[in-house]
Amino acid sequence: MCSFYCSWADSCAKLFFVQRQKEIVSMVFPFKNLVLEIITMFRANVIEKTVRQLVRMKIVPCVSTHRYRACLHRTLGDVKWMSSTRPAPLLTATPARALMDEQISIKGAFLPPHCPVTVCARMRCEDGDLWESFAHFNTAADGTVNLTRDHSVGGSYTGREPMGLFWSLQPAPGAREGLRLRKRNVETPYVVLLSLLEGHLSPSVGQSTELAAVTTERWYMTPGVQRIEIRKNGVVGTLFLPSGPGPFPAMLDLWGMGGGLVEYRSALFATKGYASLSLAYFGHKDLPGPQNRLSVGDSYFKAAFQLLQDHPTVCADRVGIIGLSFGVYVSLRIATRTGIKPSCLICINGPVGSSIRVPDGDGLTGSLDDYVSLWTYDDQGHVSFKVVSLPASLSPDSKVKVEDIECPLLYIEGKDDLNASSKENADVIEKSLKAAGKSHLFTRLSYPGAGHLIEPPYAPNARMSLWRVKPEKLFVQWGGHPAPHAAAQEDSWRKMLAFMESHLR
Ligand SMILES: *[C@@H]1O[C@H](CO)[C@@H](O)[C@H](O)[C@H]1NC(C)=O
Ligand SMILES: CC(=O)N[C@H]1CO[C@H](CO)[C@@H](O)[C@@H]1O
Repeated sequence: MCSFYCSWADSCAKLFFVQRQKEIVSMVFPFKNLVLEIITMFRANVIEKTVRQLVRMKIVPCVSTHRYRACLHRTLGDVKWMSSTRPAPLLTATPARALMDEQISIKGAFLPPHCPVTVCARMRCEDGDLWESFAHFNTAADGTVNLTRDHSVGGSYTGREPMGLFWSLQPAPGAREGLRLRKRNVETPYVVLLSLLEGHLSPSVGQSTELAAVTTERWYMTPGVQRIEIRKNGVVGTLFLPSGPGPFPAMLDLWGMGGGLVEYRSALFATKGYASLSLAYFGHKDLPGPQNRLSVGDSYFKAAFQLLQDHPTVCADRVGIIGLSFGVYVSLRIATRTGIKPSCLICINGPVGSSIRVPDGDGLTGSLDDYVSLWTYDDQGHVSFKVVSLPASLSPDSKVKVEDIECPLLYIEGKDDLNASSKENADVIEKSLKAAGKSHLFTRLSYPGAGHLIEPPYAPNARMSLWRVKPEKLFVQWGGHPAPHAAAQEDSWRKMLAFMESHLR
């Protein structure tokens, strides 16, 4: 019985030991060795506090403290990688508090040269599920490991991938099926616990000796960004404003038929100096009509765009629209059917028409289930909407007149998109604009190996996820392979921001 508690109490002890040590060493570097001695004397007292902290983060189970204290003395004695001549191993992650699209530099030091180590990342999402990733390295001759410099030789990813531990996060073994990592409350960060383990191992299998650990916070917004809930003129959304007086260029931010209100991309745009309105149009309790029906149409989208344009801190003539999936179709409709003139359009993996009728005014239309006959399934019963979104399947009167577009349009296409026929739809846009003599307005980015859900960088891809539980449990295929999908997110994000910079500033 003792061995279970020992193993994690041991980890906690070392974790705390190393974190404290890091803090103090950085303050009084010249007296490093002396400080290390003192910390050793105090470590028993501080373990209790650390364990309580970890229990709060739900990383370790909660037990009474006397049990681990009892076996602690035995285990602390034989930490072989902490020799008395070399400072204890140290793991750092800088910056400790970063934006989601910022690279974090992760380094291990004071390790023996040419030794196998594992660096592991763990975090809880808002629903309480545990996500983890790990990578195997061999330490350099100077006893360091540097994730920006070194190749992973095994684990959740391989090769030199500075942010690999973040984009390769997966639900821990035994987790619920079909999870997709999405941040709901953008006012709190993801807290990721990074740890350095001895040897090349898979952290969830068997025992591991934790040599050092550190936590890092990953945010979608900086402290100056304002988050404002909008329920006005029927519009349901969340507006993010950059810090400062403005006026700001702005984006209207539309997601797909997954519905609800998705805020994290807008929050991130605001950190780059854009006012951004995340708009709900389907599957939200504050919208009229039942949640499985599209109950708003062109007049709603027009009202939302104008609300953004009329905001006192927004430059009315510098407003763009971004859409993913069905949001692409909505963006194209706004630009061609409502009299609105956006300054630019960013379309990620979506169609030029729809099999669901969108009302010209407002009013109830079909639900997704009316089109079940067009869904296709793979051998495992996962739904694909590829056929539904083929240009030939789209109802002819739903298709937008692409040739009427008057602003620059960036189309981002994942070549392994299993949800929508993005290639075919991008072809239609490209051809129509060319025929209208407007090729100069069109830019296309195609990413082999990338799936449907091209999101801000370093977020892990869900190749498949649970879509709904009623009336029957259904999983949707999105496509995308981890490394090329991550590369696509990183590259397209950079180019998207550059596109916005040149057409909205
Ligand atoms: C880690 O590697 C990167 C890329 O080679 C380098 O720029 C950085 O200075 C290294 N950090 C340390 C502490 O060696
Ligand atoms: C083009 C498109 O949006 N296709 C489908 C992608 O998957 C969702 C499920 O979340 C469907 O509702 C879309 O129709």
